[in-house]
Amino acid sequence: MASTRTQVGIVGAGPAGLTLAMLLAREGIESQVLESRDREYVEGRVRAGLLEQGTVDLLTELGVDERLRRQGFHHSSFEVRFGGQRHHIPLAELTEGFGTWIYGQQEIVKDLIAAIEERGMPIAFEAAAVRIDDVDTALPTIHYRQDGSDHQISCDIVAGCDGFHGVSRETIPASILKTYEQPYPFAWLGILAEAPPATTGELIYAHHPNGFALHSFRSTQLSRLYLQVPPTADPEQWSEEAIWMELQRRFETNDNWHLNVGPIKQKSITPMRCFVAEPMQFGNLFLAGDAAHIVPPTAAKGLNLAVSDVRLLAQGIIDLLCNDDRSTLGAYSATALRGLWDVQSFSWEMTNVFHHMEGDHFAAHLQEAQLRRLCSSRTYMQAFCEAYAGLARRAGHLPLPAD
Ligand code: FAS
Ligand code: PHB
Repeated sequence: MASTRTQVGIVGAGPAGLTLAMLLAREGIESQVLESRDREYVEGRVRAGLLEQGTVDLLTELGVDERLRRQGFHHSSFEVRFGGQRHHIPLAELTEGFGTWIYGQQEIVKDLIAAIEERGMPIAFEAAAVRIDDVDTALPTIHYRQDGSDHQISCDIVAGCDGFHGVSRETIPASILKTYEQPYPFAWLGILAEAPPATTGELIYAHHPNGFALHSFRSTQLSRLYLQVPPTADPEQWSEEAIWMELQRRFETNDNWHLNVGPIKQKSITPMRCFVAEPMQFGNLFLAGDAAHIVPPTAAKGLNLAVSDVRLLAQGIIDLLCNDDRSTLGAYSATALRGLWDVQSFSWEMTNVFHHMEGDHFAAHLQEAQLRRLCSSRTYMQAFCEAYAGLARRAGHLPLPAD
C-alpha cells in the first residue's frame, strides 16, 4: 500500500477544503486535498450563489477574485415581496456599505482549483477517503482508495471538509459527538434556466399563500429560481410549464411584473433542515463546513460559513505549526460553533417568516405582521440586514475566542 506524509490532510475539495489549502499555502504549510469525485463533477455542481462581503474579501486576499469581480454581481439591496407589494431593503445603507455578491459556487471552486494547480499544490481527484485512524495521536492517518488501490497518508492535522455525507464526522466517537437536527416540513425545487433574469439588480424573496419563491440568477442569460414544495416532491412530476406558472403566481404584484421564461437546464430538490454536530474537533481532526453543520439555504449561509470556519481553522493550524501555539486551535470548535448558532438562528428566523406553514393560519398572520415590521421598522430592518450581510464574519474580524 502506497503511504505518503504531509502536514495537513484535507478531505474534500468543496469551498471549505480548497480555501483551507490556499490559506495554509500562503504561510508555507503543505497540505494534500483528497476528493472522491472527478474534477468535472466538482466544477459542475450547481449550489450556492450568494456571497457575503467577508467571503469575497477573503477570496481577494487569496488572489482568486479576478473572475468573481469581472463576472459576479454586487448588490446593495434586495427585495421582499408579499401581498402583491414590493419592498426594496437598502442593505448597504443599513450595514456600513456592506452588500452581497452573486457568483456561482462552482465558479469559485473552478477558480480555487486553478489557483491551487498554478501553485503546484496536490489535489487528488477520484480519491475517496474510507477511514481516518489515530486522530487522537500526533500522527493521524487517512486511508483512501484511488485507481482501484488502497493508499494512506499520515499528517499532523486532518481537516474534515467532506460535506454532510463524508467520513470525517463519523470518525468522532459516538460517545463524544452530539448532533442536533431540525427538519422542515417542506423542500426547495431549484431550477437553472436559460432565461434572462427579470432583474440582476436585486434578489427577490417572495412570501405567498402557495409558498415561498426566490428569484436569483447566475448571469444575464441564466436565471436561478427556487419554489417551496412538499418534502416528498419529485422534480420529474413538475413540468416546465407548471414550474413557470407557479413561479409567476408567487411573484405576482399589482404592477404587472413578469418573469422571463426559457428552457430549464437543471432542476433539483433541496431538503430544508438544520443540522449541527458538536464538537467540531476531536484530537487532531477538525471539521469545517457542511461536515459539521447544515443551515437551510434561505439565508444563503452554507458556503459563507464554510469559508469562515476554515479561516478560523487555518489561523489555528498556522499558530500551531509555525509558532507551536495550540491556543487558537484549542478554542476552534467552541468559537466556530458560537458563530454557527448565530447563523442557524438567523436562517431559522428567515426560513420561518417566508415559508408557508401548511394548515397553520395563526403562523400566516404572524408572518405577515413580521414582514410588515421588516419593511417598515428601520431598526428591525437594520438588525435583519446585519445578519443577512454577515457583518459578524467580515474579513480581518476573527470572532473572539469562546469563553
Ligand atoms: P461541500 O459539500 O461543498 O464539499 C465537500 C466535498 O467533499 C465534495 O466535493 C465531496 O465530493 C467531497 N467528499 C465527500 N466525501 C468524501 C470522501 N469520503 N473522500 C473525499 N472527498 C469526499 N450556501 C450559501 O452560502 N449561499 C447559497 O446561495 C447557497 N445555496 C445553496 C443551494 C443549494 C441547492 C444547496 C444544496 C446548498 C446551498 N448552499 C448555499 C449551501 C452549500 O453551498 C454548502 O454549504 C457548501 O457546499 C458547503 O461547502 P463544503 O463544506 O466545502 O462542502
Ligand atoms: C442562490 O442564488 O442560489 C441563492 C441566493 C440567495 C439565497 C439562496 C440561494 O438566499
